[in-house]
Amino acid sequence: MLRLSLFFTAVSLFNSQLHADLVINGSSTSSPAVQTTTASSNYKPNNNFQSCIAGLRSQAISAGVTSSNYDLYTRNLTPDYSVIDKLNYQPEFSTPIWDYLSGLVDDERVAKGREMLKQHQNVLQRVSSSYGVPAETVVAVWGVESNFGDISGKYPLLQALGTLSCEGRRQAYFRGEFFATMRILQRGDLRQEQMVGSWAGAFGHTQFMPSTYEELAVDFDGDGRRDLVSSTADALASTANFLKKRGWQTGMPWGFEVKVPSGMSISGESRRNKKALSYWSGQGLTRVDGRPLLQGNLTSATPAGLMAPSGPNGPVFLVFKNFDAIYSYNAAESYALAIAHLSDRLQGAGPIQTAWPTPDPGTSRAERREIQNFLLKRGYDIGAADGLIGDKTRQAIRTEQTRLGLAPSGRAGQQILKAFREETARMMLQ
Ligand SMILES: [Ca+2]
Repeated sequence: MLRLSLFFTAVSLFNSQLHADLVINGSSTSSPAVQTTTASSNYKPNNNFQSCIAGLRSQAISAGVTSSNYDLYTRNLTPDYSVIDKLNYQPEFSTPIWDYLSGLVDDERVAKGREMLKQHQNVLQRVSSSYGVPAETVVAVWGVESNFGDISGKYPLLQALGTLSCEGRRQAYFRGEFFATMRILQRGDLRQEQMVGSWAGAFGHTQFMPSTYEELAVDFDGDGRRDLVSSTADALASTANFLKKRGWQTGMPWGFEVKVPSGMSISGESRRNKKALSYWSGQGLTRVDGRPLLQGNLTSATPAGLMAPSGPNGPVFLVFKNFDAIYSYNAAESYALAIAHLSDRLQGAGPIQTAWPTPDPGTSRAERREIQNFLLKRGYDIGAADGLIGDKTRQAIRTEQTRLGLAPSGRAGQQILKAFREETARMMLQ
Protein backbone atom coordinates (compact mmCIF):
# COMPACT_ATOMS: atom_id res chain seq x y z
CA MET A 1 0.00 0.00 0.00
CA LEU A 2 2.82 2.35 0.88
CA ARG A 3 4.58 1.65 -2.38
CA LEU A 4 1.37 2.25 -4.22
CA SER A 5 0.76 5.60 -2.56
CA LEU A 6 4.36 6.65 -3.19
CA PHE A 7 3.81 5.82 -6.79
CA PHE A 8 0.70 7.96 -6.92
CA THR A 9 2.53 10.80 -5.23
CA ALA A 10 5.15 10.56 -7.94
CA VAL A 11 2.46 10.57 -10.62
CA SER A 12 0.86 13.61 -9.01
CA LEU A 13 4.07 15.59 -8.80
CA PHE A 14 4.83 14.62 -12.29
CA ASN A 15 1.40 15.60 -13.58
CA SER A 16 1.57 19.00 -11.95
CA GLN A 17 4.99 19.45 -13.47
CA LEU A 18 3.69 18.72 -16.92
CA HIS A 19 0.74 21.03 -16.40
CA ALA A 20 3.13 23.70 -15.17
CA ASP A 21 5.11 23.21 -18.36
CA LEU A 22 2.04 23.69 -20.46
CA VAL A 23 0.10 26.30 -18.62
CA ILE A 24 2.81 28.46 -17.17
CA ASN A 25 5.77 28.07 -19.46
CA GLY A 26 4.34 26.40 -22.52
CA SER A 27 4.11 28.04 -25.86
CA SER A 28 0.66 28.84 -27.09
CA THR A 29 -0.38 27.42 -30.40
CA SER A 30 -3.92 27.14 -31.68
CA SER A 31 -3.20 24.81 -34.59
CA PRO A 32 -0.32 22.56 -33.62
CA ALA A 33 1.65 21.12 -36.50
CA VAL A 34 3.04 17.62 -36.16
CA GLN A 35 6.73 17.89 -35.41
CA THR A 36 8.76 16.38 -38.17
CA THR A 37 12.20 17.29 -36.89
CA THR A 38 13.46 15.91 -33.62
CA ALA A 39 14.48 18.45 -30.98
CA SER A 40 18.15 18.26 -30.11
CA SER A 41 19.21 16.35 -27.04
CA ASN A 42 22.52 15.28 -25.55
CA TYR A 43 20.88 12.27 -23.94
CA LYS A 44 22.79 9.02 -24.40
CA PRO A 45 20.25 6.18 -24.75
CA ASN A 46 20.78 2.96 -22.78
CA ASN A 47 18.82 0.81 -25.21
CA ASN A 48 18.51 0.44 -28.94
CA PHE A 49 15.17 2.10 -29.72
CA GLN A 50 14.10 -0.23 -32.54
CA SER A 51 14.82 -3.40 -30.55
CA CYS A 52 13.01 -1.97 -27.54
CA ILE A 53 9.94 -1.21 -29.66
CA ALA A 54 10.11 -4.70 -31.19
CA GLY A 55 10.35 -6.11 -27.66
CA LEU A 56 7.17 -4.29 -26.58
CA ARG A 57 5.10 -5.89 -29.36
CA SER A 58 3.79 -8.84 -27.35
CA GLN A 59 2.95 -6.60 -24.36
CA ALA A 60 1.01 -4.29 -26.67
CA ILE A 61 -0.91 -7.24 -28.11
CA SER A 62 -1.80 -8.44 -24.58
CA ALA A 63 -2.96 -4.88 -23.90
CA GLY A 64 -5.43 -5.08 -26.77
CA VAL A 65 -3.53 -3.64 -29.73
CA THR A 66 -3.78 -5.86 -32.82
CA SER A 67 -0.47 -7.07 -34.21
CA SER A 68 -1.06 -5.40 -37.58
CA ASN A 69 -1.89 -2.09 -35.91
CA TYR A 70 1.17 -2.28 -33.67
CA ASP A 71 3.32 -2.76 -36.76
CA LEU A 72 1.51 0.10 -38.51
CA TYR A 73 1.89 2.55 -35.60
CA THR A 74 5.57 1.72 -35.01
CA ARG A 75 6.76 1.23 -38.60
CA ASN A 76 8.43 4.63 -39.01
CA LEU A 77 8.72 5.49 -35.33
CA THR A 78 11.92 7.28 -34.31
CA PRO A 79 12.89 8.33 -30.78
CA ASP A 80 12.88 11.91 -29.53
CA TYR A 81 15.28 12.02 -26.58
CA SER A 82 14.39 15.62 -25.74
CA VAL A 83 11.42 14.14 -23.81
CA ILE A 84 13.89 12.34 -21.51
CA ASP A 85 15.56 15.70 -20.86
CA LYS A 86 12.11 17.05 -19.91
CA LEU A 87 11.49 14.02 -17.67
CA ASN A 88 14.80 14.55 -15.87
CA TYR A 89 14.45 18.33 -15.62
CA GLN A 90 14.51 19.55 -12.04
CA PRO A 91 13.20 23.10 -11.85
CA GLU A 92 15.57 25.30 -9.84
CA PHE A 93 12.74 27.71 -9.41
CA SER A 94 9.67 26.83 -7.40
CA THR A 95 6.70 29.01 -8.26
CA PRO A 96 4.85 30.49 -5.25
CA ILE A 97 1.10 29.93 -5.22
CA TRP A 98 0.38 33.65 -5.63
CA ASP A 99 2.28 33.60 -8.94
CA TYR A 100 0.27 30.62 -10.21
CA LEU A 101 -3.03 32.17 -9.20
CA SER A 102 -2.37 35.68 -10.50
CA GLY A 103 -1.41 34.29 -13.92
CA LEU A 104 -4.13 31.64 -14.12
CA VAL A 105 -7.00 33.75 -12.78
CA ASP A 106 -6.54 37.23 -14.23
CA ASP A 107 -9.04 39.64 -15.78
CA GLU A 108 -8.18 38.37 -19.26
CA ARG A 109 -9.05 34.76 -18.43
CA VAL A 110 -12.24 35.80 -16.60
CA ALA A 111 -13.31 37.85 -19.65
CA LYS A 112 -12.45 35.03 -22.06
CA GLY A 113 -14.28 32.55 -19.82
CA ARG A 114 -17.42 34.70 -19.87
CA GLU A 115 -17.16 34.90 -23.65
CA MET A 116 -16.90 31.09 -23.83
CA LEU A 117 -19.90 30.68 -21.51
CA LYS A 118 -21.94 32.78 -23.90
CA GLN A 119 -20.56 31.25 -27.09
CA HIS A 120 -21.14 27.66 -25.95
CA GLN A 121 -24.27 28.39 -23.93
CA ASN A 122 -26.43 25.69 -25.53
CA VAL A 123 -24.00 22.81 -25.28
CA LEU A 124 -22.97 23.88 -21.76
CA GLN A 125 -26.58 23.83 -20.67
CA ARG A 126 -26.96 20.25 -21.92
CA VAL A 127 -23.61 19.24 -20.38
CA SER A 128 -24.61 20.77 -17.07
CA SER A 129 -27.96 19.01 -16.94
CA SER A 130 -26.48 15.66 -18.07
CA TYR A 131 -23.63 15.60 -15.53
CA GLY A 132 -24.77 17.93 -12.75
CA VAL A 133 -21.68 20.13 -12.89
CA PRO A 134 -22.11 23.92 -13.31
CA ALA A 135 -21.13 25.38 -16.69
CA GLU A 136 -18.79 27.86 -14.96
CA THR A 137 -16.80 25.02 -13.36
CA VAL A 138 -16.48 23.14 -16.66
CA VAL A 139 -15.33 26.33 -18.41
CA ALA A 140 -12.90 27.11 -15.56
CA VAL A 141 -11.23 23.70 -15.98
CA TRP A 142 -11.01 24.31 -19.73
CA GLY A 143 -9.50 27.76 -19.15
CA VAL A 144 -6.84 26.59 -16.71
CA GLU A 145 -5.96 23.34 -18.49
CA SER A 146 -5.61 24.58 -22.05
CA ASN A 147 -6.50 28.29 -22.06
CA PHE A 148 -9.82 27.32 -23.69
CA GLY A 149 -8.19 25.04 -26.23
CA ASP A 150 -5.32 27.35 -27.20
CA ILE A 151 -2.44 25.38 -25.74
CA SER A 152 -1.99 21.96 -27.19
CA GLY A 153 1.68 21.04 -27.07
CA LYS A 154 3.72 19.95 -30.05
CA TYR A 155 4.91 16.40 -29.41
CA PRO A 156 3.51 13.53 -31.51
CA LEU A 157 2.23 11.19 -28.81
CA LEU A 158 3.43 7.89 -30.29
CA GLN A 159 6.95 9.29 -30.63
CA ALA A 160 7.07 10.89 -27.17
CA LEU A 161 5.47 7.96 -25.34
CA GLY A 162 7.44 5.39 -27.36
CA THR A 163 10.65 7.10 -26.27
CA LEU A 164 9.51 7.32 -22.64
CA SER A 165 8.60 3.60 -22.80
CA CYS A 166 12.18 2.69 -23.63
CA GLU A 167 14.34 5.14 -21.65
CA GLY A 168 14.37 6.91 -18.31
CA ARG A 169 12.48 6.36 -15.10
CA ARG A 170 8.81 5.31 -15.06
CA GLN A 171 8.93 3.26 -18.27
CA ALA A 172 6.14 0.95 -17.04
CA TYR A 173 3.79 3.90 -16.56
CA PHE A 174 4.57 5.35 -19.98
CA ARG A 175 4.15 1.96 -21.70
CA GLY A 176 0.59 1.93 -20.38
CA GLU A 177 0.04 5.35 -21.96
CA PHE A 178 1.79 4.29 -25.18
CA PHE A 179 -0.57 1.32 -25.59
CA ALA A 180 -3.58 3.45 -24.61
CA THR A 181 -2.64 5.89 -27.41
CA MET A 182 -2.67 2.99 -29.85
CA ARG A 183 -6.05 1.74 -28.61
CA ILE A 184 -7.54 5.24 -29.10
CA LEU A 185 -6.24 5.23 -32.70
CA GLN A 186 -7.41 1.68 -33.25
CA ARG A 187 -10.90 2.52 -31.99
CA GLY A 188 -11.07 5.32 -34.57
CA ASP A 189 -11.66 8.14 -32.08
CA LEU A 190 -8.75 10.19 -33.46
CA ARG A 191 -6.26 10.19 -36.29
CA GLN A 192 -2.55 9.94 -35.62
CA GLU A 193 -1.84 13.54 -36.64
CA GLN A 194 -4.40 14.75 -34.07
CA MET A 195 -2.57 13.01 -31.24
CA VAL A 196 -0.07 15.74 -30.50
CA GLY A 197 0.44 17.01 -26.97
CA SER A 198 2.82 17.66 -24.13
CA TRP A 199 6.15 15.85 -23.91
CA ALA A 200 4.52 13.48 -21.39
CA GLY A 201 1.40 12.75 -23.41
CA ALA A 202 -1.36 15.07 -22.09
CA PHE A 203 -3.31 16.38 -25.06
CA GLY A 204 -6.38 18.12 -26.40
CA HIS A 205 -8.75 20.68 -24.88
CA THR A 206 -8.89 18.81 -21.60
CA GLN A 207 -5.23 17.78 -21.33
CA PHE A 208 -6.16 14.17 -20.55
CA MET A 209 -3.48 11.50 -20.56
CA PRO A 210 -4.39 8.71 -23.02
CA SER A 211 -5.49 6.31 -20.23
CA THR A 212 -7.75 9.02 -18.75
CA TYR A 213 -9.08 9.62 -22.24
CA GLU A 214 -10.01 5.97 -22.59
CA GLU A 215 -11.68 5.97 -19.19
CA LEU A 216 -13.52 9.29 -19.22
CA ALA A 217 -13.82 10.83 -22.69
CA VAL A 218 -17.38 10.90 -24.03
CA ASP A 219 -18.92 11.42 -27.46
CA PHE A 220 -21.35 14.27 -26.79
CA ASP A 221 -21.95 15.55 -30.33
CA GLY A 222 -23.08 12.08 -31.39
CA ASP A 223 -20.76 11.49 -34.36
CA GLY A 224 -19.62 8.18 -32.88
CA ARG A 225 -16.10 9.37 -32.06
CA ARG A 226 -14.76 10.70 -28.77
CA ASP A 227 -12.86 13.68 -30.12
CA LEU A 228 -11.34 15.90 -27.43
CA VAL A 229 -9.07 17.57 -29.97
CA SER A 230 -11.51 19.13 -32.45
CA SER A 231 -14.95 18.80 -30.83
CA THR A 232 -15.65 21.40 -28.15
CA ALA A 233 -18.88 19.58 -27.24
CA ASP A 234 -16.99 16.31 -26.60
CA ALA A 235 -14.31 18.19 -24.63
CA LEU A 236 -16.72 20.08 -22.37
CA ALA A 237 -18.84 17.00 -21.70
CA SER A 238 -15.73 14.90 -20.97
CA THR A 239 -14.56 17.49 -18.44
CA ALA A 240 -17.94 17.33 -16.70
CA ASN A 241 -17.88 13.53 -16.87
CA PHE A 242 -14.43 13.53 -15.28
CA LEU A 243 -15.61 15.66 -12.35
CA LYS A 244 -18.78 13.58 -11.91
CA LYS A 245 -16.85 10.28 -11.92
CA ARG A 246 -14.40 11.74 -9.40
CA GLY A 247 -17.18 12.46 -6.93
CA TRP A 248 -18.72 15.82 -7.86
CA GLN A 249 -21.82 16.47 -5.75
CA THR A 250 -24.48 18.37 -7.67
CA GLY A 251 -25.66 21.56 -6.01
CA MET A 252 -22.79 21.69 -3.52
CA PRO A 253 -20.00 24.29 -3.44
CA TRP A 254 -16.30 23.45 -3.80
CA GLY A 255 -15.56 25.55 -0.73
CA PHE A 256 -15.02 29.19 0.18
CA GLU A 257 -12.59 31.55 1.85
CA VAL A 258 -13.00 31.82 5.63
CA LYS A 259 -12.01 34.00 8.57
CA VAL A 260 -10.25 32.07 11.32
CA PRO A 261 -10.49 33.55 14.85
CA SER A 262 -7.17 35.05 15.91
CA GLY A 263 -5.18 32.77 18.16
CA MET A 264 -6.75 29.56 16.80
CA SER A 265 -4.09 27.08 15.71
CA ILE A 266 -4.63 25.56 12.28
CA SER A 267 -1.54 23.38 12.32
CA GLY A 268 -2.36 19.84 11.20
CA GLU A 269 -5.44 20.95 9.28
CA SER A 270 -5.60 20.12 5.59
CA ARG A 271 -7.84 19.46 2.63
CA ARG A 272 -7.80 15.75 3.53
CA ASN A 273 -8.45 16.12 7.26
CA LYS A 274 -12.19 16.76 7.02
CA LYS A 275 -14.44 17.55 9.97
CA ALA A 276 -18.15 18.33 10.22
CA LEU A 277 -19.07 21.88 9.32
CA SER A 278 -20.61 22.28 12.81
CA TYR A 279 -17.14 21.71 14.30
CA TRP A 280 -15.76 24.66 12.34
CA SER A 281 -18.72 26.88 13.23
CA GLY A 282 -18.17 25.92 16.85
CA GLN A 283 -14.55 27.05 16.58
CA GLY A 284 -15.80 30.49 15.56
CA LEU A 285 -15.00 30.35 11.84
CA THR A 286 -17.13 32.43 9.48
CA ARG A 287 -17.08 33.06 5.78
CA VAL A 288 -14.60 35.77 4.86
CA ASP A 289 -17.45 38.30 4.56
CA GLY A 290 -18.56 37.48 8.12
CA ARG A 291 -21.63 35.40 7.19
CA PRO A 292 -22.15 32.02 8.90
CA LEU A 293 -20.64 28.94 7.24
CA LEU A 294 -23.95 27.17 6.87
CA GLN A 295 -25.74 28.31 3.68
CA GLY A 296 -27.56 26.69 0.76
CA ASN A 297 -27.39 22.88 0.58
CA LEU A 298 -24.69 22.56 3.26
CA THR A 299 -25.64 20.88 6.52
CA SER A 300 -23.93 20.94 9.90
CA ALA A 301 -22.68 17.41 9.13
CA THR A 302 -21.10 18.27 5.74
CA PRO A 303 -17.40 17.25 5.93
CA ALA A 304 -15.00 20.14 5.35
CA GLY A 305 -11.22 20.47 5.45
CA LEU A 306 -9.32 23.63 6.29
CA MET A 307 -6.76 24.53 3.66
CA ALA A 308 -4.15 27.24 4.14
CA PRO A 309 -1.96 27.00 1.02
CA SER A 310 0.42 29.76 2.16
CA GLY A 311 0.20 29.17 5.92
CA PRO A 312 -1.93 30.83 8.61
CA ASN A 313 -1.11 34.39 7.52
CA GLY A 314 -2.49 34.04 3.99
CA PRO A 315 -5.95 33.22 2.64
CA VAL A 316 -7.59 30.21 4.34
CA PHE A 317 -10.33 28.08 2.77
CA LEU A 318 -12.84 25.47 3.90
CA VAL A 319 -13.09 22.87 1.16
CA PHE A 320 -15.63 20.11 0.50
CA LYS A 321 -15.78 16.95 -1.63
CA ASN A 322 -16.12 18.98 -4.82
CA PHE A 323 -12.71 20.48 -4.25
CA ASP A 324 -11.29 16.94 -4.17
CA ALA A 325 -13.02 16.21 -7.48
CA ILE A 326 -11.27 19.24 -9.01
CA TYR A 327 -8.02 18.26 -7.32
CA SER A 328 -8.12 14.83 -8.95
CA TYR A 329 -8.13 16.58 -12.33
CA ASN A 330 -4.66 17.87 -11.64
CA ALA A 331 -3.11 16.82 -8.37
CA ALA A 332 -1.79 20.15 -7.13
CA GLU A 333 -3.64 22.36 -4.64
CA SER A 334 -2.52 25.52 -6.46
CA TYR A 335 -4.14 24.35 -9.72
CA ALA A 336 -7.28 23.08 -8.04
CA LEU A 337 -7.64 26.42 -6.27
CA ALA A 338 -7.11 28.26 -9.55
CA ILE A 339 -9.92 26.27 -11.18
CA ALA A 340 -12.20 26.66 -8.15
CA HIS A 341 -11.55 30.39 -7.89
CA LEU A 342 -11.94 30.96 -11.64
CA SER A 343 -15.32 29.20 -11.51
CA ASP A 344 -16.37 31.57 -8.69
CA ARG A 345 -15.22 34.56 -10.71
CA LEU A 346 -17.20 33.32 -13.72
CA GLN A 347 -20.24 33.11 -11.43
CA GLY A 348 -19.72 36.77 -10.54
CA ALA A 349 -17.73 36.54 -7.29
CA GLY A 350 -14.84 38.89 -6.57
CA PRO A 351 -11.14 38.19 -5.97
CA ILE A 352 -9.75 36.32 -2.95
CA GLN A 353 -10.09 38.77 -0.02
CA THR A 354 -7.08 38.05 2.19
CA ALA A 355 -3.72 39.23 0.88
CA TRP A 356 -1.09 36.57 0.17
CA PRO A 357 1.76 36.75 2.74
CA THR A 358 4.33 38.39 0.49
CA PRO A 359 5.70 41.90 -0.02
CA ASP A 360 5.84 41.11 -3.76
CA PRO A 361 2.44 39.88 -5.03
CA GLY A 362 2.02 38.17 -8.39
CA THR A 363 1.19 39.75 -11.74
CA SER A 364 -1.46 39.16 -14.38
CA ARG A 365 -0.45 38.01 -17.84
CA ALA A 366 -0.96 41.59 -19.11
CA GLU A 367 1.48 42.83 -16.43
CA ARG A 368 3.93 40.06 -17.32
CA ARG A 369 3.88 41.21 -20.93
CA GLU A 370 4.54 44.75 -19.67
CA ILE A 371 7.60 43.49 -17.73
CA GLN A 372 8.79 41.61 -20.82
CA ASN A 373 8.40 44.75 -22.94
CA PHE A 374 10.62 46.67 -20.49
CA LEU A 375 13.21 43.89 -20.77
CA LEU A 376 13.02 43.90 -24.58
CA LYS A 377 13.52 47.69 -24.58
CA ARG A 378 16.59 47.23 -22.44
CA GLY A 379 17.99 44.83 -25.05
CA TYR A 380 17.43 41.42 -23.43
CA ASP A 381 17.02 38.50 -25.82
CA ILE A 382 13.89 36.99 -24.27
CA GLY A 383 11.85 36.27 -27.40
CA ALA A 384 8.34 37.66 -27.74
CA ALA A 385 6.46 39.44 -24.93
CA ASP A 386 3.96 36.59 -24.55
CA GLY A 387 3.30 36.79 -20.81
CA LEU A 388 4.89 33.35 -20.31
CA ILE A 389 7.82 33.56 -17.93
CA GLY A 390 10.57 31.16 -19.00
CA ASP A 391 14.22 30.78 -17.99
CA LYS A 392 15.46 33.64 -20.22
CA THR A 393 12.95 36.12 -18.80
CA ARG A 394 13.76 35.00 -15.26
CA GLN A 395 17.48 35.45 -15.85
CA ALA A 396 16.95 38.94 -17.28
CA ILE A 397 14.73 39.87 -14.32
CA ARG A 398 17.46 38.72 -11.90
CA THR A 399 20.01 40.95 -13.61
CA GLU A 400 17.62 43.91 -13.55
CA GLN A 401 16.67 43.30 -9.91
CA THR A 402 20.35 43.45 -8.98
CA ARG A 403 20.83 46.66 -10.99
CA LEU A 404 17.82 48.25 -9.26
CA GLY A 405 18.86 47.18 -5.77
CA LEU A 406 16.13 44.54 -5.37
CA ALA A 407 16.57 40.94 -4.19
CA PRO A 408 17.33 38.83 -7.31
CA SER A 409 14.36 36.44 -7.07
CA GLY A 410 13.85 36.14 -10.84
CA ARG A 411 10.11 36.52 -10.28
CA ALA A 412 7.97 38.70 -12.51
CA GLY A 413 6.22 40.21 -9.48
CA GLN A 414 4.69 43.59 -8.62
CA GLN A 415 8.01 44.92 -7.23
CA ILE A 416 10.00 44.73 -10.44
CA LEU A 417 6.99 46.00 -12.41
CA LYS A 418 6.73 49.05 -10.11
CA ALA A 419 10.48 49.69 -10.35
CA PHE A 420 10.35 49.57 -14.16
CA ARG A 421 7.35 51.90 -14.27
CA GLU A 422 9.04 54.40 -11.92
CA GLU A 423 12.25 54.32 -13.93
CA THR A 424 10.34 54.99 -17.15
CA ALA A 425 8.51 57.90 -15.51
CA ARG A 426 11.83 59.40 -14.31
CA MET A 427 13.36 59.06 -17.76
CA MET A 428 10.38 60.83 -19.33
CA LEU A 429 10.80 63.75 -16.90
CA GLN A 430 14.48 64.23 -17.79
CA1 LIG B 1 -17.90 13.16 -31.06
